Amino acid sequence: MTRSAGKDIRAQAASREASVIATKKRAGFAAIIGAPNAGKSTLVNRLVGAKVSIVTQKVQTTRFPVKGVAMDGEAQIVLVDTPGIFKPRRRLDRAMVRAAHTQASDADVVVHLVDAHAEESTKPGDKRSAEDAEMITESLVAAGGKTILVLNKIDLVKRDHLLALSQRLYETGAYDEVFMVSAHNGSGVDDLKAALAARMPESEWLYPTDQTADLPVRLLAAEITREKLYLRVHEELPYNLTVETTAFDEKKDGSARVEQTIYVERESQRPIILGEAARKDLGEILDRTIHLFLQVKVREGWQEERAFYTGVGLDFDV
Ligand SMILES: Nc1nc2c(ncn2[C@@H]2O[C@H](COP(=O)(O)OP(=O)(O)OP(=O)(O)O)[C@@H](O)[C@H]2O)c(=O)[nH]1
Ligand SMILES: [Mg+2]
Repeated sequence: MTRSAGKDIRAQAASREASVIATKKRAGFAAIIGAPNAGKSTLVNRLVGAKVSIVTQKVQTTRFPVKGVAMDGEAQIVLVDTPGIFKPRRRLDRAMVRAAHTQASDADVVVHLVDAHAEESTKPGDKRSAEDAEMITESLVAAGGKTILVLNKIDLVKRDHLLALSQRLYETGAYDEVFMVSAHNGSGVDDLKAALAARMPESEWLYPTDQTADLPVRLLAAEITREKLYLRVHEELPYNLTVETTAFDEKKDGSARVEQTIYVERESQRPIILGEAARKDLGEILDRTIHLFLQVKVREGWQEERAFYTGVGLDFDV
């Protein structure tokens, strides 16, 4: 054997070994945290390629962690959508923020999603969002700088602003990698997905490959109705309602009969919700014909009932 042939064989074996390593299965959890309205749920849906979490233009849409499963080659990324992190006041707010922190500490990878548009805006809501993002960055510095920073909504901001923002945030020492995406149009999302895949630990896959969501169907159905209501009712009303699926009966023809109760805090809120409920348009996500029966009840103080929290996996004692 000549020297060069030996070298060739060694090189071939090395490359075979590399490809074996490259095709080893990986799986893990990537928690997406950020200020309310940063686009976390939109990003999770985009990475998964299906709607697993509800999205609205209002803050505090996501109330409890929602998982979505994405595949990238041999890597399975379980994305954990979390409620926005802000300065909580009510018990429900505190439980939501607590859940976001818990998911971040349990995950293999943490992504801090920042609304790059809010960072340059002077609108009160956007300023609050920028302040919340800053508070999160500070807490991440203390955590040791292993977080991925993702600037979102780049479809709305100029490049100069983006570069300055990413530099300013990177210099805090909170992050070890920066991505710029539009969860809305998908720009930059594939690069982020590949980076998440590369950070997944070697592991058997955690979910069957055809599964994208893991919310029980009753809870998913309640979330869809809550989304529709959030999109249409205003001011404090969205934060004062909750939806419960009381029956979900599969029919022989593949359709389902779904009964839900929408709870509001006060009698004065009932007529508004009743009007919206009449529009009934569930079904699109559940991908089947839905016969929906809604009722609206007043349940003063539902936010102080333990059962509501345990039902969606939130801590009551916060
Ligand atoms: N233009 C633009 N809008 C976006 C983008 N990503 C999200 N949005 C919008 O931002 C709003 C908030 O999106 P969500 O995904 O609900 O945000 P979130 O971070 O999950 O919000 P919470 O659950 O309330 O914490 C929605 O109106 C989205 O359509 C983006 O990349 N570009
Ligand atoms: Mg959300």
